[in-house]
Amino acid sequence: MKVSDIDSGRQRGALALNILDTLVHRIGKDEQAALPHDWLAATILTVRNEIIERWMVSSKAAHAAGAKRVYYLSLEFLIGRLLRDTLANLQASAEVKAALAELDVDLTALEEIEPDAALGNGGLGRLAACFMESLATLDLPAYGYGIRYVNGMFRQRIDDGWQVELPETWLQYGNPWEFRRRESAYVIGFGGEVHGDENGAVTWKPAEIVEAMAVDTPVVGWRARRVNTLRLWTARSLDPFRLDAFNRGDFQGAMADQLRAETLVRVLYPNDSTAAGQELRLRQEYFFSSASIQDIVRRHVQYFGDIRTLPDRAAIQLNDTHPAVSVAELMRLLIDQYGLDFDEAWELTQKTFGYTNHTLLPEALESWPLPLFERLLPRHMQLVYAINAKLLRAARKVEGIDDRSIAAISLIDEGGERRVRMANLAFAGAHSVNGVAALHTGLMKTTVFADLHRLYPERINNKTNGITPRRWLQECNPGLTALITEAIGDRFMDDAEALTALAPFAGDAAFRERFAAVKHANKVALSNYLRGEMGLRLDPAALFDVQIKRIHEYKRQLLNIIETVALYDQIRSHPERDWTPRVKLFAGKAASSYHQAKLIIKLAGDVARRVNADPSIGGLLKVAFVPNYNVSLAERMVPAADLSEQISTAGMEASGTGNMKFALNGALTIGTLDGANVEIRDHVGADNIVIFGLTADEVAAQRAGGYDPRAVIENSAELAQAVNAIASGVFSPDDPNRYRDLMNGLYDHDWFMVAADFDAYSAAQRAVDARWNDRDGWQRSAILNVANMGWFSSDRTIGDYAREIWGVK
Ligand code: 4GP
Repeated sequence: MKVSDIDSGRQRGALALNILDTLVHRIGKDEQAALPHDWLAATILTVRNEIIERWMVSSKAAHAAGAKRVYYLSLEFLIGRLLRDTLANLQASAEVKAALAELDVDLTALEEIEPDAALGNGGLGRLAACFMESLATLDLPAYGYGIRYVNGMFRQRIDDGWQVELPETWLQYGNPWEFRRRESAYVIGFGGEVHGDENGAVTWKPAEIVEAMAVDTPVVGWRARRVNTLRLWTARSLDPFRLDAFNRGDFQGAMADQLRAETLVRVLYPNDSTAAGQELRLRQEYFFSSASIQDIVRRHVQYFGDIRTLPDRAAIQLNDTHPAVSVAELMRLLIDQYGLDFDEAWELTQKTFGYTNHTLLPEALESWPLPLFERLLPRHMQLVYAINAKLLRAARKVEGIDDRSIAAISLIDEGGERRVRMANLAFAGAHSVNGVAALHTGLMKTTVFADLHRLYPERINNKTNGITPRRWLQECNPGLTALITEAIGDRFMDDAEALTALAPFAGDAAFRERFAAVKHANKVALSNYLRGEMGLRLDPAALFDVQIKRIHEYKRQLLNIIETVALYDQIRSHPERDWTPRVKLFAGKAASSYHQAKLIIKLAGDVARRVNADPSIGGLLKVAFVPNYNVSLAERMVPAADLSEQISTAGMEASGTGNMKFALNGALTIGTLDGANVEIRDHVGADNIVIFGLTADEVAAQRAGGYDPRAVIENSAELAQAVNAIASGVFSPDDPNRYRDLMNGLYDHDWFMVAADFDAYSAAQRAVDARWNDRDGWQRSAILNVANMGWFSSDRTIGDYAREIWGVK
């Protein structure tokens, strides 16, 4: 039966008939029976056909040219939904919309039910997704390598104000984007023993093996210039079902190996507060590193024959330390499989790898208990010792490197329980080590990597982060995109820095009105959405003040909440003043074992409940915590924000990328001189951003010089009142002591300098109020933000990596 036979005589174009054909023959449903997810799958599969051919062209061209490839290894790819993005990059949105309309299906509705691929946690994972898109846009042959988690980042539900974590079941309806490559499979070993023979050849006999199988997703660049591959590994047992055990009646034992294999790819970030969780995490890291390195080496040898030319044809970027064990894995393959000697293998390894550091937080610098590492990866442990010996011998020869420096450079942390330091391994094994914003890169040189930097002063370099303007302007903010295009044409779509042509329009009153109207429309849309989702009623005319990001003490949601409480007090005490109506929106997830962060979520909810129900403030202040922050929610909230909260303790946020998304969409930033905020200020101009608080140097000095938060709090009436109100249970009458310890912590140590920055922050917020009342001035600044944010495109960032780290054109 042909689809045209099913067609009931209506006018339908070729694309509509294609989609219908896919629905019938691939999904097995007809128009009457199809549910929305069936239409979604049929649409994706149809669009995918278009992509596959370009995909093949892209990879054939790369082979033919013998091009050097970029390999981006990352435990996280926070890609979100793909349909809207892919259609936009194919320039096919209108066509597909029209075709679906002929079938009485609404494209936007389909886009909205696509599950969010939350294979990441936060900034590092979203950066990897932006980079994949920019690599394809810049026509660079690249693969992303990661894990195909069955349940990605957890889904957050808020029950009575508390975060509850639920599994994210994004694969519930299958995943029509992906291709399972059963033939691309590698054996991954764990544990066991290592034997050396008299010729020095080493064999590792793992005690346990699993198989990694590739699952590929095509990544389409802007205007479909190129299609690259995101290759995610899934795990299976080599012997998934043991019939002998089953026949003995041991039904569970019969499938135990398969279960163990599946556990590897079950979740992102297993809770590592238990030893089993820690071990699982290291297993995941090795699993995906080994599969990726084996795949890269296999491809290289297949196309180019000689393993010694690997660095000429492959640039492998380690996204943070999670894939750092790749350094030892490549060494193992080069030595044990290809018979290279240690020194040659080491040289090739260093030339092939680059390493990006994303945080200086000590708890995020991975290290593994030595006994665990040795038990799981005995051959790699030997290689780590050998690398360490070479490293430390080299260090001893450098003037000024004393025992303390040696201890800091060593791949093994000897202070207390011995541990393998993954950041040092990555640093030692790479020719390039980069930070993600200028300030952060500078701090890398003077803090965590000071000694390694002394040893290798050329290695550390900066690559300030970026975001893809396709997703974070064109797709999430079509209203603004249309307005910009009308004003300056569409060149900015191919070169984001062409947005500077918008700057003169900041002085055009009529344009400012239209710009304000777009923002207003976005705020109305968000308000409607939040009313539907959580029954929240917002006034779109109010200032939308937004802080959305992971919940972490250094990001200081607490500073924002305490200031909200102080503002609430002020409004009640001085109702006669001309207050700016504000909506304070929070969203973000707390790591499952991070109790303090979970308490902060609860506090935001408690404050919201109290403030929103108080008629005496006349609706001047509204507060909400929006559940389940993810990429799709960000795409709704970013275009609707007036004010972007980027208020981390200076020196602690490596870069931030949310800060870039907001500014590109015309929000003003209130922020500290931290991470990329510094560079945003340099680009948009100090008059168009609100900077407050201690600098990174001042934070360090205060911490070193006996900072006394108690004195600070007692000196600030506004702060003391707010802190005491929270501590005494004003916002938690059901449990008056709920926040006592949280607030006492501020008096006692306040590591994140909430008290130290409070008065400056509060004053900055009142300055924001004043700016808001100058409508023209506000719009002017907002337009100048948009006009000057083009530099923060991830195309620029990837161009810098390509030239300065990877050596690819
Ligand atoms: C994040 C940093 O916290 C953030 O400042 C930066 O913008 C982002 O990486 C991308 O470079 N780090 C992580 C992490 O997400 O897990 O360490």
